[in-house]
Amino acid sequence: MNQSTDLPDLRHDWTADEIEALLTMPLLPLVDRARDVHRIHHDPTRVQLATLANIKRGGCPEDCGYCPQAARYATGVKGEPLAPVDEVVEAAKAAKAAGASRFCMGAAWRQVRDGPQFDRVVEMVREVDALGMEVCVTLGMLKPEQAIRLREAGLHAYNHNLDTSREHYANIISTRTYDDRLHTIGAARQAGLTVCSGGIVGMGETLRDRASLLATLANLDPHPESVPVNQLVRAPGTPLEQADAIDPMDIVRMVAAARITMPASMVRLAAGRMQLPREAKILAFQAGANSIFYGEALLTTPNPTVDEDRALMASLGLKPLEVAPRQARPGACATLTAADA
Ligand code: SAM
Ligand code: DTB
Ligand code: SF4
Repeated sequence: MNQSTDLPDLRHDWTADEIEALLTMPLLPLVDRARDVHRIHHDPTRVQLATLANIKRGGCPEDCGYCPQAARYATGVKGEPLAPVDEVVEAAKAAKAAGASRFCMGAAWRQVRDGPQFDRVVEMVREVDALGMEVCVTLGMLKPEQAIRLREAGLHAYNHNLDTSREHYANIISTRTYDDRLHTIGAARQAGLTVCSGGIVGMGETLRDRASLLATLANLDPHPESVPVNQLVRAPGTPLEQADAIDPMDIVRMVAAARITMPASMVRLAAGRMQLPREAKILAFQAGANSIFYGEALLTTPNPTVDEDRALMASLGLKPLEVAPRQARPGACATLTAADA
């Protein structure tokens, strides 16, 4: 037990065996167990609404086998230059007006390069932070000095997904390594940013790969403050276009295992909700998902509409999580609600 918070200590010594045992539990006891953990650490009536903006679309030099923005695959996504600051700030204002508390800007870059484009992203961060939203960016690989600049501009979180297990990784991406990813996560952490890191389910991985991915995430100390659980969006033209469909309950199981192993983190039901039946979404919330991407587009593919999500949340008795007060960030902010603010 942690003496200062009266909450159970967080573990950082999970084995893939233990997590595989969670993933193979009967579904209802697994959901119950995850729900119990969830209620200790979070207000179960609150869901974080995070809106995505694609600030630099397509034309990416990397070979990530799932990605519609990789230039080398004929996916129909046209490369565009970096968006102007005003356009992005307008999108953030609209997201805030629609109820989002977090704004995540994604760029189809291999890595951040110093220069006018990065200066522009830093300005976007400054202006979106000034709106009082939690700001997250995902820009590819990042060096420590660049992470510090982003932090100084008001960035809250850096998203960099591990995507899959170390073992399966080379089947999906060859243009950067698993250790490159861990270094970028380390640079963000060192700069005082919170970390958003998760993965994708449905890329031909085994149950062991899923357990191994979660073990790597859960053994980061501290845990990533947010953990996106993406279902592969099978994009035409990508090598994974024909990947086998997964059982929707596999997403529920991943959410539950993420919740149990990383109790204080936000677990985001991320890409793939268009393919997820309503009942699976409901069970995922029951199993501890407490964040969603909100707004009708992800980066290049569709997401449920704001009206659909509002109706779903209202029918379940879920309300949007308010943005945490700045002085409470980073870290425990994610568990605060309006009542705490
Ligand atoms: N280019 C940067 C990078 O890769 O780090 C940032 C943007 S990239 C699109 C961010 C993440 O989106 C990827 O790491 C992956 O987890 C997720 N993603 C991309 N395409 C996806 C797809 N088709 N289905 C599910 N998730 C996807
Ligand atoms: C994350 O884990 N998923 C988001 C966000 N972080 C950047 C991206 C999902 C992309 C889905 C495919 C697309 O729309 O291009
Ligand atoms: Fe590029 Fe990111 Fe897509 Fe990989 S996931 S191809 S790095 S945009």
